[in-house]
Amino acid sequence: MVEKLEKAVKEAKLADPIEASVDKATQQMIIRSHELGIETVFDRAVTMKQCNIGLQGTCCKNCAMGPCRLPLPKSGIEGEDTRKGLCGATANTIAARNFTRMIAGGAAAHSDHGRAVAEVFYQAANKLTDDYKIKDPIKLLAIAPHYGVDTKVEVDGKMVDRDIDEIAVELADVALAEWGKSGSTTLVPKRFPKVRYELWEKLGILPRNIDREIVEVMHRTHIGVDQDYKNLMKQGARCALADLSGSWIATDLQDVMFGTPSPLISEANLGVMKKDHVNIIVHGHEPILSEMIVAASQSAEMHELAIKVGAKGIQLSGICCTANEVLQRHGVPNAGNFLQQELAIVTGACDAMVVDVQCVFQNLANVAKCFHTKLITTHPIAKMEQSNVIHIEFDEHHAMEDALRIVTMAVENYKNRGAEVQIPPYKESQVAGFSVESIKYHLGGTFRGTYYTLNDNIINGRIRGVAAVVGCNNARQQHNNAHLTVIKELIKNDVIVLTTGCGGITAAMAGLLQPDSAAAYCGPGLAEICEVVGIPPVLHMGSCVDNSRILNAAIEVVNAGGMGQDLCDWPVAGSAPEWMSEKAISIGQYVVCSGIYTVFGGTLPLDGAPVFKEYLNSGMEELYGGMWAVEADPIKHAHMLIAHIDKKRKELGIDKARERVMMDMADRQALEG
Ligand code: SF4
Ligand code: MSK
Repeated sequence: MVEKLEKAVKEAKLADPIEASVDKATQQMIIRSHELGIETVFDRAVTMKQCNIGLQGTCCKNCAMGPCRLPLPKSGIEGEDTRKGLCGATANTIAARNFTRMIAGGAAAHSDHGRAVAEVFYQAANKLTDDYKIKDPIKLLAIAPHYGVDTKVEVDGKMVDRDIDEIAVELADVALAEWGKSGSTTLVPKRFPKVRYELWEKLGILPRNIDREIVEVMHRTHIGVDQDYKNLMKQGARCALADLSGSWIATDLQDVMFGTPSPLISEANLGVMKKDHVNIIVHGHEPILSEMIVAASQSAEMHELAIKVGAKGIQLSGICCTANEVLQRHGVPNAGNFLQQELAIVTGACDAMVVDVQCVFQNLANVAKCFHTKLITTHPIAKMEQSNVIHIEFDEHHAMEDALRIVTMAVENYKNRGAEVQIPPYKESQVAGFSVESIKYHLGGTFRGTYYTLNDNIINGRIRGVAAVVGCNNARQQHNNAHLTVIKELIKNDVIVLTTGCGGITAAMAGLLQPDSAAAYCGPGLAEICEVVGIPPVLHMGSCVDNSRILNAAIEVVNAGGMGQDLCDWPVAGSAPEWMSEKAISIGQYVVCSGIYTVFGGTLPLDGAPVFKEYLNSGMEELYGGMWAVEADPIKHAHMLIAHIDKKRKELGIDKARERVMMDMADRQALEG
């Protein structure tokens, strides 16, 4: 059987499961998809070759005189680079326009998510819906001053607490205005250290409002407008900060409405699905509907219905960042990350997959056709053309009603399952739900309420530095391999890792979000901290928009003292080892502009424009103190991050402390002797 399949794999040009993924559940389901004759992304990655010129970043199709393709000659460029498109656009202009458009795409996705959340918050604050309420008034009070909303009011010469509902209404107005206001700049950059804010102000990259910066990228990249790669990247910076503004608002208001995450126990991987339960999977990014689905699927009414149809209950799980949202706040397990979405249906046990926006494969519809799975789109901006897809348009005014309808549909579909259900027996437990507030509690102490203890441990060298390892999977790379290799190498070298997105799910699937993993994988300093504090060495901080939490934590470190005046001063670095989406580029750009060294895995579309590529490295560093770098080899990638961390330790004069901690066993024995 195995030989037969191997032969079929070679002849039919199907994906080799071992080459495709390091994850056992994924490998098993790829084999299963081949047995059933179902094609997945892993197979398409074998048969569809990438366009080399597109990969190099120098294909322009911004007008109908093109596409103009400017590959880099194999021998390289000697002398003047004379390559140009019909309009005369140089390789630098084309690569910069493409790159900036990717930033705009990512910023649009993140910030539109933020807008949707702000709109629901407005409805909740103004009591125009019964389904959404303010769940976390403490967070509301904490964020209000950042939006210029007073939490106290003067009554009879005394300052008294303002009514919470009144604060919420004012906050909703201010937040929504961020997308279209005029005459000022967005509020999020003001949360950064003063020197960083002033630098952005001096460079002219403070976003005027969120929508405007995205629109301006589209204008400037139209034929015949901005033809200076440095000027294009300046707008790319402003647009990326607009992305951060929208993302940060999303995180803030989601926390206020749905609760600020704190550590909880859950599980991850396809093995979380249960054969004898109704399996519902939520997938996408926005938690607005999925919050309601969590409540509906936990209701007594739906449980009884599930029992009535012969199931033992309802198992809700998630894929991609909708998964991370409901994981962080409710402990709903992750069924998988980006590349596993089709495989969740291949189990034959998925009674309904409910999708919202972003990272949803259209091929889900074709896979669902082979099973009983109901594939339900819910967002007016994200429908599918295939006829087997059901569209239930979600509306915040009847959110719970929509959620109950969807869960009922899933439960009633349980009886339609085929005989051949195969759920891979692989899952890992995880501790997730780390927010800026909960890290403060764990590492800073309740009373002190600062990040000083974390800083102290960085200064004394037990923790060498902090790395954010975030982002997607990419079918052009072995699924999960780069993420896990980079993370393991970092924690082995005492670098604590913060994660979001599919990277967080990857780490969970490999058991790296368990506190016990510290003893197995970490260097002695980090292992000691994790053991004392009781945290895993990799802290999962949420979804793609929650990269705002990571930057917020980095700001807290600076504010706590001893780490310089700005984000570029202390030992912190960013990484996206398996990136694929435009959102990753936008995130990378705002992280670099925040002064943080950032390494991407795989490739970046820059190789066809070496001058522009160099500008993203040294040019950006000169301006912002952070830079883009790319390294496909995950071990080298990790060591680039570590080298940067060590460079910053040296600049801060704390490298000596680190040397003391790096004593090996022989040194310690010598000391003890
Ligand atoms: Fe070609 Fe210029 Fe048109 Fe791009 S904008 S397709 S480089 S003519
Ligand atoms: S879901 S953007 S694949 S992280 Fe946020 Fe995962 Fe990347 Fe989508």
